[in-house]
Amino acid sequence: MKLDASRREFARAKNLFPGGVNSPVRAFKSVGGEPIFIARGSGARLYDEDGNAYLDYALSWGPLLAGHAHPRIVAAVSAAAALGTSFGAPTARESALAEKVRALLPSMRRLRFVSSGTEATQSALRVARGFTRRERVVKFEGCFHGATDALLVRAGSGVETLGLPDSPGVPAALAALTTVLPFNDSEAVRAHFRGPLGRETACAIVEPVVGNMGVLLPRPGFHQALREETRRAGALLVFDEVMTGFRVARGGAQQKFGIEPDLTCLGKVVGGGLPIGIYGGREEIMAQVAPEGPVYQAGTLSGNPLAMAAGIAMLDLVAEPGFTEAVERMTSDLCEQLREQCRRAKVTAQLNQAGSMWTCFFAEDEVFDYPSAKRADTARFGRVHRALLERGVYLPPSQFESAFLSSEHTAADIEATAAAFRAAL
Ligand code: HOZ
Repeated sequence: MKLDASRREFARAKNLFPGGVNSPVRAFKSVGGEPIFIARGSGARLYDEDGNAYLDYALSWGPLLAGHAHPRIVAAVSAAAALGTSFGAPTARESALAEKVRALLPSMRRLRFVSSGTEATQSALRVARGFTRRERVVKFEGCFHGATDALLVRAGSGVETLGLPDSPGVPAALAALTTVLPFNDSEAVRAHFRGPLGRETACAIVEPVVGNMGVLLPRPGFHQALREETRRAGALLVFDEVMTGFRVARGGAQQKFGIEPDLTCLGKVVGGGLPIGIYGGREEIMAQVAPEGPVYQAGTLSGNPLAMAAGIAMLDLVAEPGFTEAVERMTSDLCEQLREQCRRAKVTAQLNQAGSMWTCFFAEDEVFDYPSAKRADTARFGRVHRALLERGVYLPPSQFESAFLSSEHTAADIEATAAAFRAAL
């Protein structure tokens, strides 16, 4: 496999960017080898600078539910670009997209557009603290909510991939206001919210299905306990649905598990691949946000017309009957075929799936929290990752990230992937 152009580009990038990348997990550090430089994407496929093609299961870390360069999204963005790329002033498109979001996630009564998932979670925390007049926040071990200071504590994603338990640069005084609880542990939730710190806690933020430790599913009753205990303690429940939104179900994890959070954060899919984030929720909470209330949050590119146009096209696809279900079915087929290949090769693996999110952990036992995810054989994951790349299959370059599927992956793609997996194993 020829990778000369990627190697050349990586050498060039290392001179310009820390580690040669603009986001840490892209560096392929935990799977070995060097990052592949992408020239273009089309449907379910990525093409690198050397002209190699890959079936893509990273999908830009989740946004591309409709695959690369979907014609309806490309047409919407091109038409919007011709009319101007940013105004820093209100547009009708913002309301059009907000109405579509609210139709799918009715708990988001009022919302605000920002430019990334990180900005959404950071803003949601500020609003929760402003609304409750409390400072402590609860997060769960291994959950990652973007690179926001208060939440870079025992976080997953690149932080876990690179083995950095906490990040230098985050003030200790701020990190001290973050309580980290084990995911899927209702007893720990109860103990916290009924203990002395419960009444000081502004909110609990959670990935309702974790994507940033690989995919971890909530155990029955976990979200119900979290909902009950936060309410009882006067704290808010914030669902970070940046990954799960429109993937775990059309209406996100909140629809799937029947939980109404106080605030929700969205990103990724909702922008059809363009930079976007949203936070929103109950009216009286969102009424705290300036200029209606005193909690300040602002952004020049918030509600950017290109992101709005892409988001509208994307959510129109999501709203089509059968769209989400078809991607989920295809994901189940893929996971089943990969399980079968593991059985045949006598390799023990756990295939975790929620909607169109999935992860293959090379682990002996069920993977449902941070310690069980950490027991996975990351060295084997790295070897399989490299072997798959050589066979034209591109997985996220980390055990601790979700893989995804798009509407453009076909049954033939799934079979080709299973065959590549068999050879890789
Ligand atoms: N940490 C991001 C996904 N969980 C990856 C962002 C990126 O490298 O693009």
